[in-house]
Amino acid sequence: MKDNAVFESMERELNRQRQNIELIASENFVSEDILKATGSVLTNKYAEGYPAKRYYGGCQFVDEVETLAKDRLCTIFGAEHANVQPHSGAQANTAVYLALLNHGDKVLGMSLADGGHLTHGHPLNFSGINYEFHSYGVDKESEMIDYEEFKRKVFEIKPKLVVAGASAYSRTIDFEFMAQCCQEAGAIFMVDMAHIAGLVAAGLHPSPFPHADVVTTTTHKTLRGPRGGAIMCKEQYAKDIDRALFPGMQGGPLMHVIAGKAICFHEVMQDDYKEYAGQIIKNAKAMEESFIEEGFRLVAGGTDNHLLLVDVKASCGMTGKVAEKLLDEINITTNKNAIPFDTEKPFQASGIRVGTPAMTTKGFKEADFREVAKIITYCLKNADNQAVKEECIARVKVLVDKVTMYQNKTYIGD
Ligand code: DSN
Repeated sequence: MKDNAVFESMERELNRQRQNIELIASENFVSEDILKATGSVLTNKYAEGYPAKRYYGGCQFVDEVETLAKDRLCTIFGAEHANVQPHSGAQANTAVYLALLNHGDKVLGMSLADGGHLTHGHPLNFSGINYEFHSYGVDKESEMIDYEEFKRKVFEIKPKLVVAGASAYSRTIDFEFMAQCCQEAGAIFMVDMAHIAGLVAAGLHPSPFPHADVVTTTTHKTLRGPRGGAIMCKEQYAKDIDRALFPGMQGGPLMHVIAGKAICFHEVMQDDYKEYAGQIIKNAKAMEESFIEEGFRLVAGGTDNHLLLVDVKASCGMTGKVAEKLLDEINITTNKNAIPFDTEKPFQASGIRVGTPAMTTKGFKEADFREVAKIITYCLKNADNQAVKEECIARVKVLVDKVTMYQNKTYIGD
């Protein structure tokens, strides 16, 4: 007796993933091996604790899996210690704060309005509620991180912890400079590299190692693993961070997801991963060229990484919310996104964020992404034109019909 209601929704989601051009910058498509791991019997096992120090019997095989995941992650990034149990990036960040801060301590993070993340001190998030967060942002002209302002704030505010990293920032981040400021001011330096972890792994973005004291990441973005988080840190913080995660804030680890993480890290260590990561950036540059050719304004003038922020308000007089909906209707998935110094509320926003990691996994190259940018600009410039909409849907179909990934699979990866 199958639960058809759920299975039919899963089937529809698989079809959506096949038919749409997926441009959410934080999403990706995992390999069949990772699908298998996350749908495996490891979901049945309780393993509170850490390898060889569990609160349950029968953990010998999940211990092997978790140890492989930890060792591989340390090897990839040259980290001293890894914890692969965080259920998400937010959980990873929470554990770090719990380990290193006291309630009310001062922290400096990137403003959400300028590309930061909710867990970097938004007033409605646990981070902003429990700690005294201050923020740095981007320069009004260049729309790139204002490093002078950053340095000034590190010395003026004297935070206990500084958080670098972003969710919607298209330019290279100078971790070395930021670490140097923190070292001089006596602040702990944490990098949340969730968005760019895969680019760092491939040597295509300057690494936060060995500059940062602690580095958090998700595993499902450019790293192309299962949905989850991880923490890496200098040995001196290892015990406190492990204890903060478990028993501090999480219970049993998701061993099926940790198996998926171990497989992801194995894939990242292969030569073709570097090629993949390079293609992500080439594809983003190709989109950048096409958007600019079509007269669209890009925040910070373009991209160095896997994403672009398109100012749709300045480019075609509509909000990000309207643009996101119009693109949904032609089977292109994006998300509305605030741009620096936005005059719209976050739920309307003046921009959309587009990223290349997911469709690069599906095999798209520069010419495909140029065509995607042209379809987007054509659609948005002709918002009320039904014939244009139909033409765009047809052009999207031509692109996705070339994709073979997941074509013969079921929603459970068989
Ligand atoms: N929600 C993620 C993103 O889309 O960037 C960040 O956690």
